[in-house]
Amino acid sequence: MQTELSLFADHAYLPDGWHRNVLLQWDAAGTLTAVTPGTDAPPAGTRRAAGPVMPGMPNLHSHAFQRAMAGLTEYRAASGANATDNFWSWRDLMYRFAAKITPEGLASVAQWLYIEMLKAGYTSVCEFHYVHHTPDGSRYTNQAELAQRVVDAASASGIGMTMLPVLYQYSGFGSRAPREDQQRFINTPDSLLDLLGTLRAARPESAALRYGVAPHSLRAVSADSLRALLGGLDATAPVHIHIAEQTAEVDACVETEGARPVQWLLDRFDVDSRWCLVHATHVDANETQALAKSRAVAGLCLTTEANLGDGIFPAYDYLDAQGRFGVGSDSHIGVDWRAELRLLEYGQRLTRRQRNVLASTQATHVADRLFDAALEGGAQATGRAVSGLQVGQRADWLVLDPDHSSIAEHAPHAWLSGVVFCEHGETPIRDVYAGGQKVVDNRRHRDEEAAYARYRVALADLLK
Ligand code: NGQ
Ligand code: ZN
Repeated sequence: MQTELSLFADHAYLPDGWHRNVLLQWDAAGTLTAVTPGTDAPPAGTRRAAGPVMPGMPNLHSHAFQRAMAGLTEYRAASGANATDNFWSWRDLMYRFAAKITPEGLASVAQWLYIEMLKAGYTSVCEFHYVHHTPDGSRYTNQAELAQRVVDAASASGIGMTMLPVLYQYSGFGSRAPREDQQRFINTPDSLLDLLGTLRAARPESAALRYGVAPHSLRAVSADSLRALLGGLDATAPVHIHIAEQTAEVDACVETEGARPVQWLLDRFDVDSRWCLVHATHVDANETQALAKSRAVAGLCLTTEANLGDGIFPAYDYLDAQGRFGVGSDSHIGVDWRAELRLLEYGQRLTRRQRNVLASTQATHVADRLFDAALEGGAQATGRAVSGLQVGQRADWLVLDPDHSSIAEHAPHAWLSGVVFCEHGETPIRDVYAGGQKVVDNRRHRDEEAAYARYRVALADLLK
């Protein structure tokens, strides 16, 4: 049956660029066992990819339930002559929505979302999961009920997952008591580790599933609770945290803690390659250099950051300092890594009035440089072996439609540019493999009709 675990590609994007006649082979566990360019005669019976093959992208930041509110907060909610909506007024609306999530609803929303991710070419997701309890804050009979629903949605869809149960303890700097509308999120380090233990026992780690933790933000934990949380984990487990997304939180951190958030964290904790600092939008020049040096990943979520009015991350300086990053769809206002990479570059073009800002002398094509970096940084943030078409990595890849107008007639060196920058018609991503399984075939996920029907039922229920 070996031929079922192999695929021949006329062109495949390997770590050092496009290669011809590549034979991909993997094992029953979904791990690549051989990647052989220049295979002139593939074994008889080997299937052929329908177009160029490239790695799937990890999505390093997701709050699955927020998918169901996409498009529903784009109106002015603040009243009065000088009224302005902002991140914090959006958050109030989001909390009202979070209060209505049920286990069944979350399962349906998450499964549809993960199908959308796969269709868009995301083959892994880091789920920053913080709705843990019933609406009044009491525990479900199974304390890991909601997290387990999300893990199950991922495995049903085929996407690889890093599940990051969130520690949310306080409502603001200085260990302020949680708000009424945060009760569903609240844990202590011990209760969160206990929840993680329950979840891990029910759904053990595998090649498709890894666990880590997410202290929500410096607003939501203290130095002591963060230390207690990290002390209860194995030393390699991924740690993700929201940081410095809004200037108001930077100001509050300076006021109560005497330092800016990124600096505060770097000064007190061993921030290294297991860490992902989500957003990190507001970093000064020193923090930009120090974050780059730490080898942590900056988790950039460009479409959400634009949607919420966060600000612009200093991407040019950070990449120039060899900083690592990956991309995430976060609130899911869009689910498309191509849009995240495009907006990363466009933010720099618009503020600098230049072009091809994030290219370098070694990597002259912006899309190639950003794709390679987001793949590597995203894989690092997942803590899973998902960094592209190499032996030992997960068999996750995308097959491009060779007739799509973004790449047709173009030479291979221009393909990634077309995929990232062209916005014409349907996606150029035709097929998607995750863990060696073809989960998307000709732009259709194997379960999409049924999952979409369930999503609509859940959404109708949430909007009642
Ligand atoms: C979240 N989302 O946890 O869903 C946050 C908003 C907060 C983003 N930061 C809540 N995009 O930061 O307090
Ligand atoms: Zn977030």
